[in-house]
Amino acid sequence: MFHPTDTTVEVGTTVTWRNDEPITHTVTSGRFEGVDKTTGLRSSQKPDGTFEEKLSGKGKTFSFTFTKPGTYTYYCDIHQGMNATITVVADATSPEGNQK
Ligand SMILES: [Cu+2]
Repeated sequence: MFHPTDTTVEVGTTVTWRNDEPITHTVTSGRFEGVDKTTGLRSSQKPDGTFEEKLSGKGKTFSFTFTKPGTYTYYCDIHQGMNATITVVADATSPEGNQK
């Protein structure tokens, strides 16, 4: 499972995922649909190419820096129950209000 499943960060934040299990997971950006309310399993997914990494075992990590505001959905390509969202918000301290 992804913990937390829903996260909010500011633009410019580097997010690191760590695999805490001795099995392979992926961190794949893209859309997922049809998540069952009871089981949490999605029915379909489509990668969008923003990021994609295979974490082949315990202790493997992947980092990605979010440079644009927006809602980023991602999933584990192997496990249908692993679906999550990162919301990237503008940096309030920036003069531009939305860029670093
Ligand atoms: Cu997985």
